[in-house]
Amino acid sequence: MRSAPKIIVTGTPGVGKTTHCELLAQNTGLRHLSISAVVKERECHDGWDDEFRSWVVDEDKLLDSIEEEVQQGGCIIDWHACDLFPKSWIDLVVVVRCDSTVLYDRLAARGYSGKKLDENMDSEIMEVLLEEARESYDEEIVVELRSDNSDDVEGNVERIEAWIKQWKRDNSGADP
Ligand code: DAT
Repeated sequence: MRSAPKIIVTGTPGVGKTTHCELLAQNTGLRHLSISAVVKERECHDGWDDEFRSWVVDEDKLLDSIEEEVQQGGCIIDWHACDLFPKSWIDLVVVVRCDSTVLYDRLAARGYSGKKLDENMDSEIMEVLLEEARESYDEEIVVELRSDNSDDVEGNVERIEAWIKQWKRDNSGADP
């Protein structure tokens, strides 16, 4: 029996996924599963892309590597893509969004520049992750949340905590 839900927090780099996941994990006891850490530590990649300064993810290896722990439930997947995860793996998709001026400053502060900065800015402005989430999952499990300031984070986390509590009430005694 699965006693806690499986959540993905997605969005363009810099929107605040990690910030949300860390606070949620702290408040709820759910596990924060940072895919960027998994890719690096478990070597689920085909090498380093110099231009984008990021790992080229081996999605099959990644999915094999995390399947068991995800299926146990009680985890919050933190990743800037969501369409690779099978529908059956996910109970709630949170798409974190951010004002583009705010995002630009965060990415620049992180050292992003050139093509990497431009492509991430375009991705946020064009709502690429929101579209990907809506195409990959049932509409009713996709939630878009704004993350421009720290009040937003607190409000969003409270909202997700309330959703988790409701999921637990609805699924007490449910099969995985
Ligand atoms: P991501 O995991 O989506 O790449 P992050 O959580 O690492 O993003 O946040 C990027 C930076 O922006 C980090 O310095 C924390 C800050 N930040 C994120 N969300 C914020 C918010 N709602 N208000 C203020 N700062 C925020």
